[in-house]
Amino acid sequence: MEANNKIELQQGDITKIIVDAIVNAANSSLLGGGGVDGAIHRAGGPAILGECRAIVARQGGCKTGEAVITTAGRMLSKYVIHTVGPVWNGGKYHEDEKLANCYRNSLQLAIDNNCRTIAFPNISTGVYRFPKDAAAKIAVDTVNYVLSGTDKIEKVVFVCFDEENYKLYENLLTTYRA
Ligand code: AR6
Repeated sequence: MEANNKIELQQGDITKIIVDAIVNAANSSLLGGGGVDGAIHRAGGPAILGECRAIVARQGGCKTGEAVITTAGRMLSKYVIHTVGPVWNGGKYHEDEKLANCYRNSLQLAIDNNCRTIAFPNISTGVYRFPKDAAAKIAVDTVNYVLSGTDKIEKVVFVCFDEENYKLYENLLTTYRA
């Protein structure tokens, strides 16, 4: 199957999606926060934080662009992949590259854990203020690039919470398929 036919777009709450792995836009402490991170911990329950604490004890958190995996707790998906997006600082601090690393490393971790379906939120586009249009392009380009080099992933769902992101992704994916 063509890489871009494996990409789906949905608008809504990522905690309600059923896939092998849901990606969380976390922070480097891995100890929870607001936005999608708060929603995932609330929906999945304390087992997620328990595993995050064990990871912190082992490796001391998660660097920007990197990813770690835990249970999804009570959610219907199997795993949560926590990745740390860059804080937008004007674009001169390798923010693009760091955001691409989030998508790349999350997909690799999914593959390493035999996950065939994965859902991404719009990493860094909330509290971390990454411009939504640039972030969407990086997300779609990076996911397409990884999918074109592997047959291990069957489906990638971009889950947009807000209308603005949904429209941006819709346009980008239409262009890709044209
Ligand atoms: N489902 C899907 N997307 C959501 C949901 C949800 N339930 N809730 C919010 N979003 P943000 P960041 C969207 O701020 O910018 C946290 O406190 C939201 O509309 O969650 O990467 C962490 O602990 C936006 O488009 O993450 C970090 O400290 C996108 O998710 C920090 O925020 C990301 O917004 C990370 O900031």
